[in-house]
Amino acid sequence: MRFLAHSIISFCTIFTSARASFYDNPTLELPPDGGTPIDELEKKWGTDFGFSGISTWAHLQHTRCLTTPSQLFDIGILGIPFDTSVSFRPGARFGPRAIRAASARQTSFRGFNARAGLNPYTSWPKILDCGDIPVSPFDNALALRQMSEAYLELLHRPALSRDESVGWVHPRIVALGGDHSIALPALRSLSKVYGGPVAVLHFDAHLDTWHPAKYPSAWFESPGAQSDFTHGSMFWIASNEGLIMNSSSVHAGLRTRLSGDDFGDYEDDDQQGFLRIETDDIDVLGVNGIVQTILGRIGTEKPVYISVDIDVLDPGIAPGTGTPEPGGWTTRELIQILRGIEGLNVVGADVVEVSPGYDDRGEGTALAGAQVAYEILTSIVKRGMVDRGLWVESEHVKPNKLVSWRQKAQEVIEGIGEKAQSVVKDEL
Ligand SMILES: [Mn+2]
Repeated sequence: MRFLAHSIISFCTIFTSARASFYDNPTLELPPDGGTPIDELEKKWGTDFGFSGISTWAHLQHTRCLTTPSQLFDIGILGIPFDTSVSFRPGARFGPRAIRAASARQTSFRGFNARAGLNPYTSWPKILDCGDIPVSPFDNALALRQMSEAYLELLHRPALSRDESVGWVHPRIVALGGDHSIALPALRSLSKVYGGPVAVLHFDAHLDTWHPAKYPSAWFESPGAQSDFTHGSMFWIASNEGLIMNSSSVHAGLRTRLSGDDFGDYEDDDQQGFLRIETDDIDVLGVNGIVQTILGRIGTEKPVYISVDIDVLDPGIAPGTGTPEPGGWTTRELIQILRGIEGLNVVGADVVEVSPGYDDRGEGTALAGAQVAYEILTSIVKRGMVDRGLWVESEHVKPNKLVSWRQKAQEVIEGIGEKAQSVVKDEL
């Protein structure tokens, strides 16, 4: 017995001394006197997990672009934490930080967009988190001036990968709102830099082309008063200033109530030259029909500003917003539409009205906002690749692509009885 115990102990000693243990102290050595080489530091410490690091957009480099003109870039993520022109729930000033936090699982090392076939964060452009515009919460006239000057300051700089032959002269800015009124300073700046109006593709439950007098306005001298500047009237102002291409612009996802007793709001909207795609149209047209309608209206050459009010989504999915309207699109539908229109010539974009105080505990609205911005970024990068001749279609085909649901359904139909066939066919 004693012999046996001794043997076991000896065996264990031999076994443990033959293998390095988790509990051994690692050999710690001082870094070299001249310092650790940068590439080694980068290799060891240059990547983040989703939960580590300071909360910048997708863990990208943060530069306060407004005060760092020496740092050129191609695409800038710009927070605009302004929310003092809302008609219902305030709180979108916290949108930029919520959307940034929700982008945490977007990293350069796992950023490949399988729907599009590329990783926007490792591709050709320099994408920076440009930080926020510090906007006054006390004075909307001042705020509008600050937002316009800041946007123009960044937009007018030369892009890092400037190439006039492919129309890439100025950086693209993807703005994180903020309430929807931030689209006005963006459009003023774009129109100035691009020398004319741009097309607007506007995803929203609401029109946002409302005449300021469509709000309770007896106390204000409208139009022309500071109170005209609201998150429901900024496109009316922009249209009146000639910033929006009349007859090349689109609303998508509408389901708003209208003023008064008739379709007068639509008539005002017609004069501003928007095509209206309503939320319910997706059931008739399908995603592809919506995509075709948008592309048919805007084409792929006109400069276009994409403005996404997160309230285009159903509030069951995205409750954290200023003016929720039941019955909206799903995130999956919106993503598919955005992927379908990736050929547009996008010169600027925003994701607005994310109001985290009203979000669900899983932060679903901010997450949807981050996904929308990721899809738009992907499209801007992809269009740039196509224009530069860098896109080789065969290199971006998804392997083992599943057959479409329609094909699947057809297979099911072929495998079942005649009666069942007619029912399912009707549903298809
Ligand atoms: Mn809106």
